[in-house]
This record gives sequence, structure tokens and C-alpha cells, in this order.
Amino acid sequence: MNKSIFSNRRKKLLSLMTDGVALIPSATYKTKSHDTLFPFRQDSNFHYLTGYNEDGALLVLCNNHASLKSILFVTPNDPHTELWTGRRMSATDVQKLTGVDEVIPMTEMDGKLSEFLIGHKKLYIDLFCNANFFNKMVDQCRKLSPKRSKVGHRSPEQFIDLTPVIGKLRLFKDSSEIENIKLACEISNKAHKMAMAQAKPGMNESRLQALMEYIFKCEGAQGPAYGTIIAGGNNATTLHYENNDMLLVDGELVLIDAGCEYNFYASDITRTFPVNGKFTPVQRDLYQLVLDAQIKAIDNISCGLTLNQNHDFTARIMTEGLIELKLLEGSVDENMEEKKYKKYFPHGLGHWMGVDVHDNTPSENEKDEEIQFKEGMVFTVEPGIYIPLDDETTKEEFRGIGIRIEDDILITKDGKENLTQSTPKSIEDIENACRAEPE
Ligand SMILES: [Mn+2]
Repeated sequence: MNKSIFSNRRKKLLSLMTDGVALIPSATYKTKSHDTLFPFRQDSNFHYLTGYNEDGALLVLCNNHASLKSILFVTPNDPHTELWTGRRMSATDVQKLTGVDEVIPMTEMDGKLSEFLIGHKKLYIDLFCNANFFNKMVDQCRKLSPKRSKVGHRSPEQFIDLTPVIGKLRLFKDSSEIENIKLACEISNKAHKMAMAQAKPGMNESRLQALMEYIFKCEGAQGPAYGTIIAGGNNATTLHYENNDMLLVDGELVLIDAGCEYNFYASDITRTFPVNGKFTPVQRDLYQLVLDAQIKAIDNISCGLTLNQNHDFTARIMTEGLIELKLLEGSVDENMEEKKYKKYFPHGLGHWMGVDVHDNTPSENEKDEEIQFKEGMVFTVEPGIYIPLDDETTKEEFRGIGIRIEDDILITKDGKENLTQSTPKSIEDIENACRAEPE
């Protein structure tokens, strides 16, 4: 991505901060076991503001009334470490990549950081970040405090949570972000179609997971954007089932919630289909209910609507369907009043999506009003019905079935675009995709 994208984001963020300094650390490596590490994934906000993909760095943004400045502290080159972990970018290259005003070695941070903090009243920082980092930064401010240093300067005394401030910017995706999300969706679509063609009774869920993630990697994605869920039969009634280690059973459904991350952007698709390629009448009834609700929920989307409003709209359609199937009793209004649908549809209808699959962006503004859909926002629509095998209060034929259908929606100038509509979801399209020759 062009470096001006990142400097423009920093400028926008700086304009939202009045007289303050923002501190945004890079991600750090996490130990997996003994001396091996989990794969490194850059911190989403740090990536959003720099495009720089190494650890051991700190972005400092200063808004000193008229003067705006961005500084990046980076871990200096060290041939011995680099022998093991690979070359780091030089300070000059980091400057070129990110377009920050200054790149300073991390070894100089203790002295230099105070220069940037002095004179500012507000410190913008992720208040829920890593405690070590937070304490270290508080300590820096405390050392500068006029009461302690006996020098008559000002140092930050107001701490403001930075996440919702950046989140306000991240709500709106620019064209480069939309392009990445679309590419991620395209790859995930391919993987879902392949899973429909490949799945068969007796196959382990882990095999389908491996096949899908193989496609992610082969197509240039970094990997899954979140823990892949391959849930056969009753496993689908566990919302975040990630064991993926059981055999797929003839006559049951399999729920797949999987999406890749492409160039730091997520995709998030869920499809539910019959393991043997053919829905039973009971599965068909329940599936059609969720599908109708999902399609109507997408049709209902327009600028000005909110996530919660669309949830309530969809919950009503689900309630009507559940009453029709005799899974709920009484009138629609009574059921809605008591939110009885929650027994079967216990989660939200969707979430923002972007650099994080559940994008860390606010759902309410400063006045506690829900955020309304506007051009450039991306979110999921994912109603579901889950009836555990041991739910003795529900008719037996429905037990052990979990169904969720999820698409990713972009709000456009003229309305909306379903970014994942090419992934089969009608009963007919799914049964055809299940019959297709595996590629
Ligand atoms: Mn989702």
C-alpha cells in the first residue's frame, strides 16, 4: 500500500486528538512452548497507522496545538539476532515505508520519549493493553510529573482510551481496504466451494479444515483470519467449536465458519450443508428458515440502519419461522417481548469486519447512540439456529442440528454489496456444489 495511506490515517487521528500524545506499540512475539513462538501477527492499530510489520516498535503521535508529528521507535539492526530471526528493515527503509517524521532506535527511547511527552496534557493509549507496556508508559509520565521533577513543565495527567478514537476511523474502509477484503472473500469463497465438493461421510473435520486452509495459503492469504470452525452434526450447536477432530456422519449437516486473512484484512463466511450432499426434510425446514431470515436481513440493510435494529428485524422473522415449525408457542409479539428466540438464536446478527475479523470499532458514538450504516462500512450478517442433542424440551427430530449462514456486507454509495454472494447458500445451489467434482 502507498505510504500516503498510512500518513493520511495518522493525520486524521492527530486531528481527533487535542493537545496530546498517542502511544501505539507494535505486537510482540508470544511463546508457544519453551523456545518456540506463535506466528507473529502485527497489532491491528499499529498496522493501520504504519504498514510496518516488525515487532519491538512504538509509534508516537504528537499533537502540539499547531504542530503535528509522528515518530517511530524501532529495534535497531543486530547481526547476531538477525542470524536467527532474519533481517530487520533499516531505519531509512522504515522511514521510507511509513513516511513518519522521525525513526529513532528503541535503545534511545527512555530519554527521547520524555521530550515528546513534555508539554502535553493528554496521553492517548489503549487502556486495556498489555499491562507491562501500560505501566512502563505511566512510569515515564510519572517521572516527568512537575511534582516529582520540580521543574515547571507540564506532563500528561489525563489518560484517554485510544481504541475507540482509532476505531472511529477504522469504521470507514477506503478503496485499498475494500480491495483487500474483496480478495479475502474471493479466496474464502473458493475454499467453501471446495469443502462442499470434498466433504463426505467418514471424513474427519480436521481434513476439511486442512483442505480449506491449504487453499487460503495457496491463494496468497496469510492463513485463517480466526479459528476455523468445522462442526459436524451436534458439534455445530457449540457456537465456537474449534476442536475440529470428529468424523462427519452420513445424514448430518456440517457447519463451516471459515475465512482467510489477506494482506491484513479479514473475510468471514459461514455455510451449513449436508455431509452426504442432500438435505433431509427436517434439515430443509430449519435451513430454509435461517436462509429466509438471512436474505431478508440483507435486503433490509440501507444507510441509516444500525446493527441492533437489523438484529431485531431479523429476530422477528426468526420468531415467525420458529412458531411455524412449532419450536415456539404463542404469538409473535409475546415471543418477541420475552426474546424467546434467544433459546435458538442466542447471538448477535453480525459484527463489524476489517483488519480484525470482529473489527475493533465502536457500535455507539460519544452520545451513546448506535452507529448508523454509512458508505464504506463492512459487517457480517449471520443468523443461526442451534438445537443441542440433549435439549429434551425440543421435538426429537430437530435435536443435534446447528445452522448458521453468514455473508459479508459493504455499504456502498447506492446501497450495499454482498461481498460473499458467490458462495452457494440456496438449498439447490448447495446440493449442486456438493455434487460438483472436487477441484
Ligand atoms: Mn462472524
